[in-house]
Amino acid sequence: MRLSQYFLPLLKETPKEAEIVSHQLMLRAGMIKQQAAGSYSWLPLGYKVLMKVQRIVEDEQNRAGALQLLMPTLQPADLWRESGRYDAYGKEMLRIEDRHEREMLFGPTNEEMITDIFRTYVKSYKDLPLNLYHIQWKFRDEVRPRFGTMRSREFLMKDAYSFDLDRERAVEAYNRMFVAYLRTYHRMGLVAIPMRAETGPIGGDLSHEFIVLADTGESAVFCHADMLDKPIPGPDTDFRGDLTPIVKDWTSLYAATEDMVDMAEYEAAVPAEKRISARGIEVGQTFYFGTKYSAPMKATVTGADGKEIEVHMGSYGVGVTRVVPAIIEASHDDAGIIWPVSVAPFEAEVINLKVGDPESDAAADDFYLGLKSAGIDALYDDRDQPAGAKFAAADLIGIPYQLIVGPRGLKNGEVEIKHRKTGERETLALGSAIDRLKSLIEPQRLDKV
Ligand code: 5CA
Repeated sequence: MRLSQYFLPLLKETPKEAEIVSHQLMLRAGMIKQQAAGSYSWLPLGYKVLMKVQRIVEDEQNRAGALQLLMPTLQPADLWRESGRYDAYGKEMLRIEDRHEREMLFGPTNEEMITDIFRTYVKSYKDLPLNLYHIQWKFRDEVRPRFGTMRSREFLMKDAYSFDLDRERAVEAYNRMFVAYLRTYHRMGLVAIPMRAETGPIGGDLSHEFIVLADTGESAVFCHADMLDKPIPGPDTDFRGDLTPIVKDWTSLYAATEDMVDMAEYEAAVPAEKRISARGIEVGQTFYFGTKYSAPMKATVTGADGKEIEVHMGSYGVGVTRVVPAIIEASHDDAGIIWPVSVAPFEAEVINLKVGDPESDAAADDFYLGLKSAGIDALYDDRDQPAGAKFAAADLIGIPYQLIVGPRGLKNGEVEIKHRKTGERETLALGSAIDRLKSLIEPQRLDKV
C-alpha cells in the first residue's frame, strides 16, 4: 500500500479524552474514531489489525472443531423471556421497539438465540457434540464505557456455544475451547493467563477469564509467577483426544480474579517470591453452565435409550475489539505502537527518504514491488515529507520492520533495516535486503506454532 494513496489520519497531539496509552495511540495512529459514547469506527489501519486478530480467532476455533455461522444483532424479546433473562438483564440491555410495536433488543450475547437454533434442528444424541460460533457485534449499555475499544458499548465478540449429552462431555468441550484460547492469544503475541472467575449474568459454576497483565487493567488478579511461561500446546494438539492433562497442568497453579480469590488459600498455595498480585485485562472468558438455558427453552435430544435429555451447554467469548488495545498495552514504547508481526497492519514499511530523487524513487519502488512478490505485506511511505516526520510516523504506527532507502546509502549500494521493537539497525547490500526481511518476518507470523 502506497501511503500517498492511503487514508491514515495521524494526530500530532495526544487527545485529552484518552486516559490510557492504548486509547491514545489508537487515536493518534488513525486506527479508530469515536462516534458516540462507547461507539467507534474502525479506520483502515485499525480495521486491518482487527481482521488479522479475527482471522487468528477463526483459525483456532475451526482447528478445535467449532463451526462458524452468523446470527442477527437484533433479537426478539420473547426469546429472552423464555430463559428469564429479559427482565433479569437490567439496564445494560438496549431495548428497541419496531414499527409493529414488537419488542426487540440489541443482543448483548447469544445464548438464547443459539439455543433456539439448536432446538429447531438437533433431535438426537447422535448429532452431538456440537459447537457453533460467530463473530458479531454486541451492544451493552455500560454505565461507564471507557478506554476506547477496551470497554465500549458496541463491540465485536467471538462467541461460541457448545452442546453435549452430559456434564462429563460438556467439560471435554470446555477443555477444547480452553486449549484453543491458549493457542489463540499466543499467536497474537499475548501472554493470557486463565484464571478462575465469577460467572455473572451468563451463569454456571465453571469459568475462566483469560487475563493479560497490564497496570491499566480493570481487574485485580492473583496468580503464581510460573503461569507466565508455561509452554503453549502445539499445532499437532489432538482436539479429538483427551485434553484433560493440558487443562490440569494449566489449572494446577493458583490463578484467580479478585471476585474469586481467597487470600488465605492464595498465600498457602504460592510461595511469597512467586506471588503476582497485579492488574489485568480480561480478553476472553469461558463458561460451563449445564442446563441453565436448555431446561427452560426445552433444548433436548433423544438419548440412546429413547429418553429425552436436556443438553449441557457452555459458552466461550473473545473480546475481539478489546484484544487490539490489550496488545498495544502490552507492546509499545514512548514513540508509539510495537506490533507483533502476526497482527501488524503491515509487516514491513519501505521509507523513501528523498521522494523526487530519481534513484531513490526507483530503488524504493523496486523494494516495494519486491516485498509484495516475496509475499510480505508492505506499506510504502512515498509521501513528499521530511525524513524526521516519516520516521516519527513509522514509529507511531509500529510496523515491525522499516526498510530505509536514501541517496547516501544507495551510493554505496546499501539500505538500512530498522527493527521497531529493539531499535537495532542493520546495513545491508541492496540485493540481500528482501531475503533478510523474509527470514526475519516469516517465523514471527506464528501461523505454524
Ligand atoms: N456469552 C458469553 C461468552 S460467549 C459472554 O458474553 N461472555 S462475556 O460477557 O465474558 O464477554 C466475552 C468477552 O467480551 C469478554 O471476555 C471481554 O473480552 C469482551 N467484552 C465484554 N464486554 C465488553 C465491552 N463492554 N467492551 C469490549 N469488550 C467487551
